[in-house]
Amino acid sequence: MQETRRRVLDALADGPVTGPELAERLDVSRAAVWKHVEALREAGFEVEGTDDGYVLRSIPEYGGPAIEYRLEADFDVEFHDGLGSTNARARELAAEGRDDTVVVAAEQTGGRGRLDREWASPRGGVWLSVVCRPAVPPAQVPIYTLAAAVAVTRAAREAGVPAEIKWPNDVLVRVGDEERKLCGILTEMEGEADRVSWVVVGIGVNLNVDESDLPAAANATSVRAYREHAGHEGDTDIPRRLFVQRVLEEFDDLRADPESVLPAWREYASTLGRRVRIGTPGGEVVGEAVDVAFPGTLVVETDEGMRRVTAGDCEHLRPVE
Ligand code: BT5
Repeated sequence: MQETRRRVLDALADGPVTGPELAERLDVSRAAVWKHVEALREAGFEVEGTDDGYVLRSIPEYGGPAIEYRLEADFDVEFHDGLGSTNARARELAAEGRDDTVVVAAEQTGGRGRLDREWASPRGGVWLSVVCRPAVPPAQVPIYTLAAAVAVTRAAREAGVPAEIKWPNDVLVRVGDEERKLCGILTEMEGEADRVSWVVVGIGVNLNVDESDLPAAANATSVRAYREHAGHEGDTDIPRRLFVQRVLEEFDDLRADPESVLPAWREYASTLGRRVRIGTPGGEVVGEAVDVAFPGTLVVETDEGMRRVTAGDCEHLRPVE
């Protein structure tokens, strides 16, 4: 079903195509073609029947098929208008054995951060979770969090926002002498000692969101709010479909080439070269963040020597220069 829908969309993208041509190309009946076209119309695609065949006039701004349309990455998309948490739904799909599937919600009512913290997820933002089943040991899973941060940073920069990464999982932007959070990432997994069964990478981006809809204490901002401050002319909203596609395409490329993740992460890092305080389960680590090592370990020079930190909450101490 998913595969056929994708092929119908590909055929429509190539220009006018008649019902019989589509049926032949997809090796399905003409009635099946008609059903797919009707389903796309119901999903908001404007498909016109002309003398030359079906012509695609417009694509909906958001939705599962809209994200799959011309997506250059091999993911199925499950879209929800409203959902508790995309990570919770993605975990269910992962437990059912799904792979390379993305759960997207227009709005979340029970979005979660790390340690079960609340994650505000109003309409206008990008809330998604990727389910994948890489053949790697659990210890390597942090590289997927870093890859997601790089992917979001690239998409945000393409949208004109000079985003940076704070170790391990925040994408920030500098506003005056403050760093404000644009995106958080929550990676969950299940597996045995030598191999993961599944990984869920949850990505939340404040895209077309008002700052007043974000928690006041969180020092958060959005792509739209930044573009407004920066004086962008015209529409400051970024089409959600295109933004999600860019994040998924970058993430797909990075996971296919894990060696490329750390150099890109270092290039975008705001944490390296800064004094940091990291709250870890084993106590506080304070010092200068000097490097990041595979699969996402922060190397901190402290008064007692080098420390390698694999997880924790990081605070930047030195003011932004
Ligand atoms: C994170 O946690 O940054 C991970 C957030 C992951 C959210 C995505 S959305 C799609 C998927 N589905 C989910 O249910 N979750 C994932 P952490 O580092 O623990 O940061 C949480 C803290 O950020 C909260 O305690 C607030 O202070 C702050 N916060 C809450 N909502 C925010 C928002 N929209 N923007 C910026 N900061 C926020």
